[in-house]
Amino acid sequence: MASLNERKVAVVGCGFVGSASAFALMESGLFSEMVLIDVNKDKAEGEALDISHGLPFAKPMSIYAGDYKDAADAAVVVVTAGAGQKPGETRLDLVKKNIGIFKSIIPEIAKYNKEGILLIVANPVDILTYAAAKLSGFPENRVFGSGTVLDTARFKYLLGEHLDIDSRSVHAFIIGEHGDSEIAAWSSANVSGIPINDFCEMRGHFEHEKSMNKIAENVKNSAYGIIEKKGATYYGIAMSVRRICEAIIRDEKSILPISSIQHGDFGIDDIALSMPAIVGRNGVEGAVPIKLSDQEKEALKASATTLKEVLKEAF
Ligand code: 6V0
Repeated sequence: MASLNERKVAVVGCGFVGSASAFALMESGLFSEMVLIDVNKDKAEGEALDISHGLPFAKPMSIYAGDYKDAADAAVVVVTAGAGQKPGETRLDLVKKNIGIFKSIIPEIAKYNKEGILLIVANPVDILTYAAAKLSGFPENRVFGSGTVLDTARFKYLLGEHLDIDSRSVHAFIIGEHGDSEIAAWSSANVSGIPINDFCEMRGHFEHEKSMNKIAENVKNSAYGIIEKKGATYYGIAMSVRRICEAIIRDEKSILPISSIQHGDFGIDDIALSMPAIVGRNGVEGAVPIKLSDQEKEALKASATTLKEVLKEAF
């Protein structure tokens, strides 16, 4: 069994999301080796060469196209392989197609790599995270999805724009499904410790309910809007992948809303969805059950029910 190389990452699926993630990971300097795997070997080779040609402007690193054997010692395996969301198609529509793909990919990864972390990005990410945990047989702390890390970034960005402040000073989470039933956890949102509604008033915004609904809807529809205009979304998710890998490899113990299998918090069990969690070198190192209003708790349960129904049909 290959022992892990702490400075190695594998990216499975080299389409828009996989190649943008590979580029973001190269720029991050976190890894010294990266293997790109795709059923379309030419695509993986082309991306590996293209990204490698930027190395004289970055940090030394080996980037190549390979096979699952080459991922045996990767500390993190990022899985983006799957069909993309077509205009008008919901993420949940993709489920059957992508579970089929996972049934061929995940056992191959697990055959060679026994100790690494599986970071699932393909959609529907919550369902595929659950499927990957079951198909790999890995302990649950080592299999998680990018979940609502991207949605949360969109939420912070939009709140930053709304309030005309640096989005990094906004502390707020999107939780639940990465998709149509996701929830903006407005009741715990704050700007540098100041409750969001108080901060809104400081900036001249008084219609909290209206602002909240507008921003939450905008977050939820972001992907649809971008896909409508340019066919796919990939830069935002690539930067989310980079951020999650950073938390893992640098053992940051950062609190990120990744998707992982839940065990009873808020009455939600045996389904993967996003809640803030501590992310470090051991993967998911603990849940952070933030305070939610009764309405948010109900919405979270409804999100879990939606996912459970899909899972029952598809897996
Ligand atoms: P794409 O550009 O079609 O790329 C998919 C890649 O997967 C292609 O290069 C395929 O050749 C490859 N592939 C397909 N089957 C296999 C297989 N069996 N083994 C290896 N490789 C395979 O899609 P795109 O990159 O745009 O999207 C990939 C996935 O990411 C989709 O499921 C998207 O819905 C999802 N996204 C997830 C996001 C998130 O926030 N989690 C955000 C954006 C997209």
